[in-house]
Formats: sequence, structure tokens, C-alpha cells
Amino acid sequence: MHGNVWEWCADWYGSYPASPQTDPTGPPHGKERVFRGGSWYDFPNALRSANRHRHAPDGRYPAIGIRLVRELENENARTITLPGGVALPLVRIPAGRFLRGSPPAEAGRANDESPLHEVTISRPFWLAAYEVTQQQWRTVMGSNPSTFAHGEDAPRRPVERVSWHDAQDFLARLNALGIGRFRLPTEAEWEYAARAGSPARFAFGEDPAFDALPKHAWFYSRAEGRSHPVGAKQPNAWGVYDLYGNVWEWCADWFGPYPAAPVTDPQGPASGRERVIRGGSWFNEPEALRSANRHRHPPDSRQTNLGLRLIWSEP
Ligand SMILES: [Ca+2]
Ligand SMILES: [Ca+2]
Repeated sequence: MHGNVWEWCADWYGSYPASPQTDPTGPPHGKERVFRGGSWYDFPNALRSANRHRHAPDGRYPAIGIRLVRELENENARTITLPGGVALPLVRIPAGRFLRGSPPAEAGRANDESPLHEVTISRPFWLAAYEVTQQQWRTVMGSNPSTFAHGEDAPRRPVERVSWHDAQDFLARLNALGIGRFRLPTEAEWEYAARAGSPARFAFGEDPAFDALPKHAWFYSRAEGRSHPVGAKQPNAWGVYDLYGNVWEWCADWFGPYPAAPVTDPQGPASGRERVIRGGSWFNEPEALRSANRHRHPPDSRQTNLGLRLIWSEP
């Protein structure tokens, strides 16, 4: 930055303010533009970090060039583009540690949530902000198996009536596109993302009478007997929508009992008969939506309230 060529800055030249500034952009108007850094032509004093110089903006000089700035996206969010220009918004989930399962006192719990055990998620990961939509499924697979496929908002509703095996076909097609690696969340990653740091029954609190739940989720008696467009309810603290309700979400794991000892990046049992599903759905009572709740289906099962959510990593 010091020397070689001076570098034009965006600002009009003006005297400095005396008060503290945040992201100053210089005077609103002026006659000369700032340039900085000194050049091959100058004595060393001109190269000092604090040195300021200026010229009329139409000047062209052999010792003045430019340097570019590219604005950063939000480092915790990015969007991948699927075929047909369909967006897949992603949220960065940080690495960390949590207690998986529910304490014995949690209202509505089941025994398969025991024992509470420590899980370490050793690496951050990119999780889709939304359930896979019918539009996303169709643009990759060329078809849409969903029951709730009619109406103007159908493309924004989650895909359903897809088996775990169908989900693997979807992932294989995505992984052949050369735009990164796609997979289902593990059960541990799903619960970790759903909790967003909260040990409570729901990421937003215990909600004993389910008063707050309708602000966060579509579920039985509030969902009019069908799925709804993704992202219509409030996201959790990490910016993920509809983990609770709307449709259940297939996880990568076989269903099995929890370990008692602390585990790192658990993948579930090596074999089994049923795959884990998480989060409850438009069809379920609110207890089914709890962060700790576990359910499962045979991998060839297709249900009108069961879809999926993607994890993405760099190509
Ligand atoms: Ca320079
Ligand atoms: Ca869901």
C-alpha cells in the first residue's frame, strides 16, 4: 500500500472531524478526491500511513492508480444456486458442545431420549435455512411427489412423500452437479442446530402451555391439516426456520439407543431397520416438536408430513 502508485480513495478531500466517527465516508461534496500511499516518484515521507494528498477527479497521472474493495457477505449466511437458478440459502452452524436428550423432568418426554449425554460437534457446518422445498426438489429431480403440490404457494412448501432412499437419490444428483457436497444432517447435528444453544424444551424456552410455539412452528390444530410455505414462522437464534413442525426431517442415522458416555460427531448405529426423523410436523401434537424428541420410519416409508433438510460443504 506504501509506494509503487498512489491509490485513489472514494472520498472528497476535507479537513478531519474532531469527534469519534464510525465508517466515515468523507465530506458530502468537494473539488478534489483523496489519494493515498505515495509512489515510485515520491520521497519516503509521502509514503507514511497518515499522509493525505488530493487531486481534481479528472486528473490522470503516471503515479496514481487504484485498488478495489469487494464487500463481504454476512459470514454466517450464504446462498448456493441450484439448477434453474433456484436458491438454497444456508446458515453457518458453529462447532460446539451440548447435552443431547432430555432431563427426566421434561414434560412430554419419552424414554428413548435417555440418558442425557454430552455431544461434541467438532466442526462448523452449513445447514439449509429451510426444509427442502418442492421447487428445489423439482429443479433437481424433474418431478414432485408431494401431496400438497397444488396452489400458488406450493413451490415454497416443503417436499414430502419422499422416502429416505428417495432422499439419497436427490443427494446423489446434487453431488453430481459439482457445486459442493450435500448430505442429510446426523441426528446429533439436527438436535444441536434445533437447540441453538438452549437446554430448554424448545430453543426459545420451556413454553409449558405451548403459548409461544405457534409463532415458531406449524403443528396440529394450528396448521389446517397441511404443510405450509417454508420460512413463514420465526427462525431460531441461529437463523434456521421450521426445524420444529411443518414436516418431519429425515436424518442420516439408523435409529438406536443413546450412548451414556460423551461422544464426538456421533453417526448413530452401524446398522438398523429404521432411520431417524426429527422435529414433528403439521400433523403432530406439540410435544412431538420438542428439540429432544426422536421418531423413526423404515427408509422406504413415504409420508405426507415427512421431508428433509440439507447440509452443504465446499466443493
Ligand atoms: Ca500503493
Ligand atoms: Ca420441520
